[in-house]
Amino acid sequence: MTLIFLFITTVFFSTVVAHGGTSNYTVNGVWYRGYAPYDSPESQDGQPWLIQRKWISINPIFEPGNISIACNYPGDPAPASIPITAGDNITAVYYDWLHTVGPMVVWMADCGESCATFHATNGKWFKIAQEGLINGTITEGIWFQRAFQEWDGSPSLWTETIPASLKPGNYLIRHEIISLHIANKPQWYPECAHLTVKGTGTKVPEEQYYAKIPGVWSMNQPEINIDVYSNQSRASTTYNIPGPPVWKG
Ligand SMILES: [Cu+2]
Repeated sequence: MTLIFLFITTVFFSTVVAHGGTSNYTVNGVWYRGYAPYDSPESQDGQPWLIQRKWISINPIFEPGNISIACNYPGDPAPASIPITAGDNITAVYYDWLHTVGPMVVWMADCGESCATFHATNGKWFKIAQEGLINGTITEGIWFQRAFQEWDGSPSLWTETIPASLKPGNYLIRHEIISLHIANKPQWYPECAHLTVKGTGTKVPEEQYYAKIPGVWSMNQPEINIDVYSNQSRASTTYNIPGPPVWKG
């Protein structure tokens, strides 16, 4: 009986808890609740507090061309948005994040009139931050994906800054973790929230900062379709994150 229980527990943890995503955000000490994939839809869909696009599974997306890579699946727009002033920090909160290898990118896209009617796949996405290999080799070094974890059961917090000069407006913010711990089988974990950006900024990125999602990632990119256990990876201490450069404003 005990053995059976252990077996079931192991399977459960290896298939469920090993994945994840961000489901909450904080800005200036205020907590914003996102979508909880395994809570009842009735308690969340259309709720006036919901600031995150809907996602119903913590499983990864494996295909870089899958339209769900934009804002996860099904990615329904949120009724509400997080108010934030350009120049402020936003923190994405992850529970039970356990993967350790691969880049992490924060993207934004201007929704125009309203994020409630905006299609994420139409977005002109730009990076506001990216995190990769901090030190050591691709195989055994410390990635931000490992360093941002608390390892004591408390949530992992990923904090980045909205560029201070960004023009106010309605924006999607997209937190993306790419996990590369399985050779040549990258995993994407994207979630999107709605932002109402205030401030006195006037700038938007120039054309070279934009990308389409899907579109920016491809299995033709050696940094994405990578075997992190190869001899080349064992010898390499640099990892360049593909896509456009980060826009700092
Ligand atoms: Cu996983």
